[in-house]
Amino acid sequence: MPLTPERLQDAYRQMLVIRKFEEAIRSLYQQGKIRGSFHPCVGQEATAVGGCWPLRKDDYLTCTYRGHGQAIAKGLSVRAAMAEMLGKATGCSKGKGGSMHFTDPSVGLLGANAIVAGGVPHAAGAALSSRLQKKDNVAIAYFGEGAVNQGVFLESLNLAVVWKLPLILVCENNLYSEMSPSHETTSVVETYKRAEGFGFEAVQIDGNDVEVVYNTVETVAGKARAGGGPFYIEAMTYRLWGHMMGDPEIYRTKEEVAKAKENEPIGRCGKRLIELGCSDADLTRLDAEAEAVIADALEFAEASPAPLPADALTDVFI
Ligand SMILES: Cc1ncc(C[n+]2csc(CCOP(=O)(O)OP(=O)(O)O)c2C)c(N)n1
Repeated sequence: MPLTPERLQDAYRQMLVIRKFEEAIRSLYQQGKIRGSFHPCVGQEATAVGGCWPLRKDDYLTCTYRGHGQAIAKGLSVRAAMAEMLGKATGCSKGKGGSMHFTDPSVGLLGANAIVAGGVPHAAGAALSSRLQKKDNVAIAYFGEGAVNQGVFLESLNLAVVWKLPLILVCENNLYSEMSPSHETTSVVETYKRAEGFGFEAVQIDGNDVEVVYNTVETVAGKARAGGGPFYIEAMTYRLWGHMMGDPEIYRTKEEVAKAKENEPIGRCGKRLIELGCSDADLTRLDAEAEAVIADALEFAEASPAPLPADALTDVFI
């Protein structure tokens, strides 16, 4: 189903929910209510919504520590995500995982992963399981361009092609790996060319255009379901906030970030909706609806209990 103008309004609101989720987390972090680290996806909301929305609930997803947006776009309850951030028992990982370990098998979210490239072999494994069981589920893995130099990434690409897996790899190329510009660490910075070298059908797209991302993933997901996988998508985007809370951001200029803001996905989607006939009042309403989702999730999470000490080892593999 294509992104109709009505559905594009939903996508706009969903991107706003993700943006506001990150803003709320930053505020909680500054109040000392969040333990552990937090890697915001502000500026990268279009890859999350455009990539996850064409998929089915029972398709598989793996993401990185920067995956709040993808988890929510795939169907993770915002309440459960917020509660997880606050370490509450009602969180999606019962408050024991935090930001970097969002998980919800009921929506296909196999897990976020703190290890760079760690989710790629997991998604490949899920895609293999789908094929071996003669199911038509696909698996999507998100990662940053820094992941492409990891050994396990290259091993996964190789076998994905050999085994023709129903796998969709989405590289969110935001130009920096932590504090290192990609061109200082990577021999071929256009990562889709590497994937082509492994035999992938690979494209580079505008990752800040939610319609482009959606249409691309919808097309390749259909092909992958029919046995035509795997596929590689390099989505060009930009991380508007620091790598993590406390990042002094000395590796890029304020001018560069200001320029990137002109191209950020939510503003662009808003302009597109106006072109399609929406009014400013429509956009304000969508914003208020997104705000209400976050207010509800915050209230729920703040009121939720902490995990019990007696449950410390429940669900934990040791
Ligand atoms: C195997 C491994 N090595 C190093 C790290 C430390 N580390 C955390 S994030 C990161 C940068 C990854 O950059 P990229 O893959 O481009 O993703 P982005 O953070 O830009 O989303 C590094 C090196 C890690 N988590 N895992």
